[in-house]
Amino acid sequence: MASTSRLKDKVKQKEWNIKGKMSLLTLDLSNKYLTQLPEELFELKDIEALDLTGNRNIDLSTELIKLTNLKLLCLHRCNLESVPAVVMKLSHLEALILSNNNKITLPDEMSSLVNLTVLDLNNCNLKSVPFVVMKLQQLKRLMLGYNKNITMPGDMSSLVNLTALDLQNCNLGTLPPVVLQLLNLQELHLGMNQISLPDELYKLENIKVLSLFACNLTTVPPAVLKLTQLEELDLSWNSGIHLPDELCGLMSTNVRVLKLRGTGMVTIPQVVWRLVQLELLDLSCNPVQTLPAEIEYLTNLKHLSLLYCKLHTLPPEMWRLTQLEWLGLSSNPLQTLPSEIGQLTNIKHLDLSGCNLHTLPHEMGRLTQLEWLDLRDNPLQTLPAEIGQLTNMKHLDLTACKLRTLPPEVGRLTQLEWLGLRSNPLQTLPAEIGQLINMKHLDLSDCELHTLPPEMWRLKQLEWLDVSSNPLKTLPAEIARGQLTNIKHLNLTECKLRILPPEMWRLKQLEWLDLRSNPLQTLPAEIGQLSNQSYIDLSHTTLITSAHLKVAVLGEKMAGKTSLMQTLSTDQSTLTEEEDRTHCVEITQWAPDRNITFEVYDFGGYDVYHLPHQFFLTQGALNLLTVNLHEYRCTEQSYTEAVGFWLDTLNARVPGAVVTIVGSKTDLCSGTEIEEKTRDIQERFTQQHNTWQRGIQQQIKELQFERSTYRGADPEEIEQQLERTLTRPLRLTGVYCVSSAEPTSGLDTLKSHMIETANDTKVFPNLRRILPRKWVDFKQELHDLRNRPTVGTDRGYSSSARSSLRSDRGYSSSLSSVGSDRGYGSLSLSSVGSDRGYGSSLLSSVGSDLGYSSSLSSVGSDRGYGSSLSSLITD
Ligand SMILES: Nc1nc2c(ncn2[C@@H]2O[C@H](COP(=O)(O)OP(=O)(O)OP(=O)(O)O)[C@@H](O)[C@H]2O)c(=O)[nH]1
Ligand SMILES: [Mg+2]
Repeated sequence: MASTSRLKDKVKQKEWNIKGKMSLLTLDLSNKYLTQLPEELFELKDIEALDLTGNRNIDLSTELIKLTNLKLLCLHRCNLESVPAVVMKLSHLEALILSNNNKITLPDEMSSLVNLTVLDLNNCNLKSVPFVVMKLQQLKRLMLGYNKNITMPGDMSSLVNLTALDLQNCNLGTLPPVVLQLLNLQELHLGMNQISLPDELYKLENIKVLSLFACNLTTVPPAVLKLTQLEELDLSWNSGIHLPDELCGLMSTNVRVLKLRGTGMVTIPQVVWRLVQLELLDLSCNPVQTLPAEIEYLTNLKHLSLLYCKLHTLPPEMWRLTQLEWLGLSSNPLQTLPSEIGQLTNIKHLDLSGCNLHTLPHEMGRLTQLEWLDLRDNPLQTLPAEIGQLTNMKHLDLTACKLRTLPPEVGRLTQLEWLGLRSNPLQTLPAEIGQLINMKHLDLSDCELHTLPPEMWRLKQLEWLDVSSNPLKTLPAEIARGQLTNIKHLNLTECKLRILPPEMWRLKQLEWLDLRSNPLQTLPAEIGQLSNQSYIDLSHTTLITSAHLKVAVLGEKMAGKTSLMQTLSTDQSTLTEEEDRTHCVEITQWAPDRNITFEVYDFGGYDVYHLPHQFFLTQGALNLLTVNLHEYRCTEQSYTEAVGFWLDTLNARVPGAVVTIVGSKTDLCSGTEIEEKTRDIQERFTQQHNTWQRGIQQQIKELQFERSTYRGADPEEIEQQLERTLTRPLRLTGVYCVSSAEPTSGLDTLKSHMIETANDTKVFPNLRRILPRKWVDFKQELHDLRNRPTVGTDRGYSSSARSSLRSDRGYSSSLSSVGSDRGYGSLSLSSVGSDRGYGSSLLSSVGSDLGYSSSLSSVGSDRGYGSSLSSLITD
């Protein structure tokens, strides 16, 4: 249940720009390396939007239909090849975002989405519009942008409700004739096409929004001037475009929005100043040096964008545009602002970043409606006290402003939610900062702060705090003793911290903690209480994180296991010789990237090794079941030998085992063969899975029936055990086909899958562990033992260990497993201990004290470095 509430905390109102702006109760699970949906999700019945962006190859459970309020599903960049079956059952769905899935096909069953009004197929590598789209009669908005050379159908008359069509960047030379049939169109997006528009465009008389940015236009196409309903026209990035006088003819009655960004204009054509209805004018990125007095005619202007122009001064008439709510002047070499800016009393959003301002006029204090002020990159050394009058301010960016102090009046900005002070030579902060009780995001990085005011810890809404690169030697205990308990993201990189206050671990909401490059000596024992934290970086501290994952490579003899792992780890085809068989198990390490090390257990496939294998199958491992696709026959017997047997073993030994099936030797198979065989494996797996479930249910029933007469073990306990097995089924994360022979294939995909699975905190929640340096050194010392020839030969391993584990590299392997919780348990640990004078009493006392029989690091992590243990090691 704890995890449900955590997921619940992530549910937020979010603005989706789909049918115009829409605010939906959204759960954002984007980029979480999910392979499956978390179970807790299905309890969040209220959510209206689910964002799964970037979870590649995610498998959507049918339980998704429980979310009956779901209106929007975003599957952007999920590497989908088809629309997941459950999506077709979400008949209440109104918006489906499938953009950036460039292998996707749309099945006919999608026609069941009878309420779908928005379909986003941008950048899906579509060569034509999928047939089923024409059946989605409720569609209002269809996005087909970034599908280069897409051919449009001859007839789209079934889409009677279509009001918006996006064909941006489709490499269109002319407007597809079918578009002219869509008489209800109100929005047409044709940007980034070198398109010539036909005169018939005027037939689309309902067009309100027309986007023609970056279309290489030299003038406004005459047809556009006839669109009498036009409200919004985007002509940005058409360098040197001519604006004819006619622009203010028919159009001027309705046109509210004109975008002329990056059109190379040195002077703005007079016709623009005659468009007196304009509410939004975007002139950014034009090399204009001055603006004429005529700007004052645009009395309806609410939004004026002049970012990245070359304005040294602004005409006094501009300050008469008192309707302005949004003014962007970023990156103009203004140097000063006149006091008249104080007349813009309706302004809410003001961007003055990078304007080379040395001072701000006191009259700024009159802009009391201001909610968003960006002053980044200005050589301001002080702020006027009047800043305290801007009491509606929510977002204030003062990054890189050369500020040495902040006026105490800042404390009056009690609505402030976002404050950026990065890269200012601030040595202290005023105590008044503690009054900003609505603050959520505070960036104090790269200042010169030696201490933080204790009042700061009253910011109880604070979720994101960056104090990195400040010479802070300590953090006050108030950090957690106060009310700063909502913090989710805390960056303490490069802060000269030697210790952390133990109270820090009361920050129960913490999800992201960066402690890089601090001379930390220890971590408080309370570390274990940081239950929510999913990212912690301790690099360049004297502590390190350990992310080791056991990868067990299983499968029949000659399946290609050893060749696969060698090829993966060396990045080039490395096949074994025919006589080069693996004996029992070989253990090696492979670090595919700097964040993770796989401890690879490569099993010998010969039948005689099957029994000892069982000792090595443990929880918390990724099992790669390798199947020789060349030899595989689509028969029950072949399945049982190559797959079924191994899964049965795993299922019995390790409930909830995580398995990836790897079909090997695809170089020896045809494409259809690969397809048929993998399908066969998947189908038989489903049958096997169902048989397990039925079998266990049957056993539970029998047990209940026989309970009264049952002798021997406690039937209730057995029943609970069976139920546990039932609720923790084996997890198949996918079937991947590879060839290790030159030229290799499928290996990159498999590697990415392994890394993604390893990083999936739902699958391997305990992967990342924080180990004090001493632990790591100890492990290393044990590890080094394997290079000593005497170990294991005439001292050490008990005979049982020797007989069951003997292999070419068996002894060393058992050592490397010590301390990393991947291995044999107390047997090898205590024998190593006694060899090296750690004293078996010490190590066995560790085990028995804490009730563990397995390895050291599991003791450490599970117990939060129980002090008795670390003192034992230290001593
Ligand atoms: N053509 C081809 N041959 C392969 C491929 N992978 C492995 N082989 C060959 O198949 C044979 C068995 O490969 P191994 O990698 O040793 O198989 P294994 O699963 O480790 O076998 P055991 O250690 O006996 O369990 C060797 O002769 C390899 O050269 C492949 O992708 N393509
Ligand atoms: Mg082998």
